Amino acid sequence: MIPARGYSGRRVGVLGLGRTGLTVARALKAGGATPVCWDDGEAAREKAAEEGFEVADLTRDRAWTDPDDRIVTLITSPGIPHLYPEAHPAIRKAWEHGVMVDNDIGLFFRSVATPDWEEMDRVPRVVAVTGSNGKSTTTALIAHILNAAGTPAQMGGNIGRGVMDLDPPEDGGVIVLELSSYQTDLARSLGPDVAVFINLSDDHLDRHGGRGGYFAAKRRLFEQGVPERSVIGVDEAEGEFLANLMDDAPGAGRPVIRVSASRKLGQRGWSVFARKGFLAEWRDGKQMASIDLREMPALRGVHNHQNACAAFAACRALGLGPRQIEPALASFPGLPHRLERIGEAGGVTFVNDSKATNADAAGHALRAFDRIRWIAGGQGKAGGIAPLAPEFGRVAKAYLIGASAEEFAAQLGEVAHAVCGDLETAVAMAAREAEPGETVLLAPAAASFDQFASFEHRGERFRALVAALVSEGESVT
Ligand code: UMA
Repeated sequence: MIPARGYSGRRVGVLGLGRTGLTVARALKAGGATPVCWDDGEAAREKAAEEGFEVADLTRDRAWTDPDDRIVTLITSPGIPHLYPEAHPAIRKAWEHGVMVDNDIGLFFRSVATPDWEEMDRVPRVVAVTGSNGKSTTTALIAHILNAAGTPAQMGGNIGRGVMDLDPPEDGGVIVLELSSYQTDLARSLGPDVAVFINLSDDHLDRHGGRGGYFAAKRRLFEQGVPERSVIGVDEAEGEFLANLMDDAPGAGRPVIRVSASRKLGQRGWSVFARKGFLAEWRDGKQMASIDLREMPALRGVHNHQNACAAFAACRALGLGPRQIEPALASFPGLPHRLERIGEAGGVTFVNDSKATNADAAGHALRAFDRIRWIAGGQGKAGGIAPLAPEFGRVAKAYLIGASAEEFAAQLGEVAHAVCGDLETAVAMAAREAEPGETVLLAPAAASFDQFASFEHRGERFRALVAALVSEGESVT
């Protein structure tokens, strides 16, 4: 754990007591502060109280008005809206009482560097990764490459481990953070050494008042953080704009490494791009490296080539050589719930891409296979699966689940589909109807929360259903 710095002897509000809030409360306590905790859920409050934390209703004025016991800062969790669609009442109270609102990422950047760092031979560094899709894979890939090259690396943030739960970094160590727009939007301090922006597509628009607000949240990592080096995907206009903005940012002479998975870069500056399955690095008009990604098992599909380029660039920015990076790309095991091959029966492959919670991510999954039995649906996002129409030719049949099933059915039109309701029915029907050579793909293009606790929970359930099918030896032809 990283003890929170700057609050010793002070009272600090903690809003939300999930993975983020509890790790924040522990870190505050370790730093000598008194966390004052609140969560709208009773079970979460009880858990915090059992751990010995003070619980107070931060949505009421009286929690904020004691002049001798003033709460000086409110640290809020990423899933709690601070602006759109509506600010949480406890955040409103903090504003009313003139109390600074921050999150665990701001607290992390104010706490991670300690006087011990002066004694170290190589000061620890922080890499922060943001983007709409591929953040977790890129984060895990960077950490994997660094560890394989002998640089101690840990990862945290949106990938699942609260940042304050990380271990204080050792001499020469690197912390790789996956940061969501919820996290970059609110953090009062942002200071990564290397910042990575992979791509941008519509997601979480309700939380940011539209795409402009969503992009504004992400670009804070660069404008506020002023990283020494920026790795920026330029396949969308927002990335081009951001790279242009950062070109003459203070710091290193050439602060931006441009990344693309759709076109050749390399005429000027420093760039890493993928074409026809090959990654290429160019610097000042000269090719510095070329890596064949085609046979790398966990880096299948153009979107993974984009992740590989971003991770390669981040590791180059940290000083690793192409020869150190190439074998680590090949040995990357991949992440659960991302295009994860989980079983095969009767010539049918089962693939778990439960992490595909929006249409853009599901599109990447659809493009990775040819004849697909597609399990989709859940808590749909604006526009549903309409943007995926160009990929519908790959779908032998769709099996629709969750709240968005009827909407997705209407958008599929002539494409064969069945409204199955739940995952159990969908898996059984898809497995029964699939033919050898086909892929049963869970790529929901929707959030999981209507039927599951999380996308991980949905993926685990799919895995269990497939395991039961495969072990029963059920005929899938
Ligand atoms: N809560 C309230 N009031 C509300 C909303 C929530 O009290 O109005 C409480 C809930 O009762 C619960 C707690 O807040 O007890 C949950 O807080 P949270 O939703 O912020 O979740 P955490 O468990 O803290 O997990 C968060 C991230 N969750 C979200 O951003 C929604 C996790 O990302 C992250 O891994 C974790 O911090 C550690 O950093 C998950 C996620 O879904 C994977 N991220 C989104 C995404 O990837 O699309 C952004």
